[in-house]
Amino acid sequence: MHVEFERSLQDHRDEVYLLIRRLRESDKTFFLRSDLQRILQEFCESESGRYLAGTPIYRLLGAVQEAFFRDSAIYLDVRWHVAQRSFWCVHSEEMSSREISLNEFLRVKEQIAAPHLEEMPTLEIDMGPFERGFPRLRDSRSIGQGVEFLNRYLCNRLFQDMDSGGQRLFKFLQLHRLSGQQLMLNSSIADLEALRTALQNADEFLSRQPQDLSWKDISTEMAHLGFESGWGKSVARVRETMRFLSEILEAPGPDSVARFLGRIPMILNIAILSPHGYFGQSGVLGKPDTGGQVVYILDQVRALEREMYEFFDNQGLDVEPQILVLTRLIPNAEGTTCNEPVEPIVGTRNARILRIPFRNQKGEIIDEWISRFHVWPYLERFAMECSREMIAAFGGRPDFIIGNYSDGNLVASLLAHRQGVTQCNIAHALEKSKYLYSDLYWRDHEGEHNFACQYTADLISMNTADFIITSTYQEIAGTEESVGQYESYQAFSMPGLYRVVYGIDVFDPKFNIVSPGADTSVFFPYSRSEHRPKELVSMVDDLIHGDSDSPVRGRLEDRSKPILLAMSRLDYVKNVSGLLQWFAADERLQQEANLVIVGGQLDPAASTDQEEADQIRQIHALMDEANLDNRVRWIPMQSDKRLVGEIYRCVADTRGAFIQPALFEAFGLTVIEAMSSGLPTFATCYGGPLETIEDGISGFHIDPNDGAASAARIAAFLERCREEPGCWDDVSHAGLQRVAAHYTWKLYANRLLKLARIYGFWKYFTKIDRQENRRYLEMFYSLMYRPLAQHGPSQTD
Ligand code: UDP
Ligand code: LCN
Repeated sequence: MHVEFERSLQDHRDEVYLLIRRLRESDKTFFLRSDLQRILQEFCESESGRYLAGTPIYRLLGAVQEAFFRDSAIYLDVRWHVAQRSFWCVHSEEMSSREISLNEFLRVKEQIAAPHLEEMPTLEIDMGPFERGFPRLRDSRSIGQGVEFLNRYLCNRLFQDMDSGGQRLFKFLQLHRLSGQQLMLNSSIADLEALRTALQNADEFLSRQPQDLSWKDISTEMAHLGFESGWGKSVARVRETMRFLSEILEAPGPDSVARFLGRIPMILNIAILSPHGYFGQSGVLGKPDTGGQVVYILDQVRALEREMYEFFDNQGLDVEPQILVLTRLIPNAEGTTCNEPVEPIVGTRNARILRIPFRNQKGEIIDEWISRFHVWPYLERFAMECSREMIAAFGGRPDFIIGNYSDGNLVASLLAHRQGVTQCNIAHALEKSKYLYSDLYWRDHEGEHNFACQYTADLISMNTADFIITSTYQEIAGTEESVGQYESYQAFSMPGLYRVVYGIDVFDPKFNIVSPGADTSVFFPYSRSEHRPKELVSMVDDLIHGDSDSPVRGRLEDRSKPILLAMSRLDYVKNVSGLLQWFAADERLQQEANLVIVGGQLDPAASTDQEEADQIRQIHALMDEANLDNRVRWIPMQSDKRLVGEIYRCVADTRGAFIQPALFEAFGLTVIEAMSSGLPTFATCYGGPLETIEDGISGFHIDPNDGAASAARIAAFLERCREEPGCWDDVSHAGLQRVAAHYTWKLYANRLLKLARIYGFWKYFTKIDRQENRRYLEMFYSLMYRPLAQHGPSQTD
């Protein structure tokens, strides 16, 4: 490859020289892909650059993700394909190129960002050596389907040496207990050979029984044959489960491994960690740091509980699954229930929220809400208290621990390690993708965002997790054009702190895509009029058009126009102020529609969050400047879910659209809520919506960095719908179908529990091999994370 580029570079010396000069002339320190693409494109359209297009050197430059100059050389990070990179240095005077190592690339980058540090030796974090011998996906298209790959691998590994694989499986079944109860096998089956015989005897016995006979009716005979409960509720199901096991012991295949492991009752008690924000069931949404994650977890809990009851029932076990959501107790709860230590979760039989306070070093309780960027000093203590409370509540350790966001994942990692439990991570959103160069210029964020601590916590918990679930593919590995959120942890630098040369590998089979859904009892199609309570419809009408009791701004003069709805927390990244600017600048769009914004509060002084207060001021200023009060209605955040569901539907009644203009959206629950309501949706092309929506079919993508084009696209759609009403219905239907096929909580819960069982087995299987990795991470935690969390970066200098 190198020879090809070198030759191409020599053939086009003059063009490349001129191009590099152009780059130098713009006084940027670092060039992003978008900058380079633009300059390269302009250059190739110019007289001097016209022969460059299509050459190997053009291809190399076109794949550059990042570039910078050092002396007379330009350094390039070339991302050939999803998650595949190489690094190059091109000398602009000698006109020679050389492929360089990742370390060299990062080292030079650090020297540019922090020249005062000169060439100080730095700590390199390298998880690579621990991964040797562990399976790894090869094809980028398989990223996020870890469990399917693992099943194939497990099947080969388990049975490479049939006897030892079978022995391990036998040992696992023999030791398997749930809440102290022995399941599957009893001690009368002494070894693998005995298990084979017992399976044959059992099948012989079962074949003579009525197939719908229940486990209770056969349990005594089965116990004599060596089998305890857990195989199935009826003779037919028990035989089927046993057949899956016999298949594995005879001629193992990945499907039988998956099918059999998917039948073992392993998960009864689940702990879910979500420390930051206001975690409650009402009156919390839209408060600082409190949004989709809370909605996601509450819906997840209900779906998991339903699925677990169904599973245990099918396996013939009469047990009560328990789910605990562990979060922070906030004494000054701002009118929410976040000061209550225990809260049963509505719509479940047994699930509860358990709140545990943050304490300072003296052990005193912290009374106020704390931003997610400042929770780090409290987490270790919080984890210890969680551990005690959890054991008391479950009457033992849980079977499965799920972390949420960086703080919850770190606590989950501490707890799972302490208790030897399977750990699953859910990031929701990794901050690194939201704040450009927040790693390289990490010191500028200390005090406000404390990213050094957060990224260290992320690295630890990503590596300790038994598996990681993501809502989309791009969350892991991005797209051909953009780097994935997890991919950005593969290699990066925080100058003066450490350099990561192998942080996490997106080809690791621990990654699995499991997308969330929307609560269908709340977010259902606008056309189901019989389910829409009249009071809610009139409350929403009042919010949108009336002299509402709550403070609102603006009054829609022309009620006949369709409504464009935007609803989100008022974070900078949500870009609601951006949308207002596009609307203000586009006459045609104003002709076609009114705009309704739901989010935040109207008085900036009432906000405890600086970023939100800034956005509130900006929205007021924009409405003032452009005189938008007769076509824009701004309604403060709405925390009643049912009302929110009705807002989408009332907007659909006007044949309007939902607009999600975020600069970046990790997943975007509002997008699937709107689609579930039958409301055509325009959502950002950066992040999850790129996958949830098929552009032009089940909705549309818009570029938040090109407001004029986005506004024009929305206006054109509304214009077309006015002329051809069927066009609106088509998009509305396609959105509903898309959600029903891919984004439901039923699909989610079923898959997550399957993963928990299979990775639980995998954990048992690889326990010994993982010890070195664990020790390295413990050291990283103690020597890097803990001092950072407690004292800030000065302690690590
Ligand atoms: N939401 C709400 N009221 C509001 C604003 C948002 O109930 O005023 C809900 C919205 O329905 C969705 C969640 O908050 O369920 C936001 O989730 P999303 O994933 O879109 O964004 P996040 O806030 O997590 O970044
Ligand atoms: C956090 C986000 O930023 C959203 O994009 C997600 O939808 C939400 O969490 C739930 O995962």
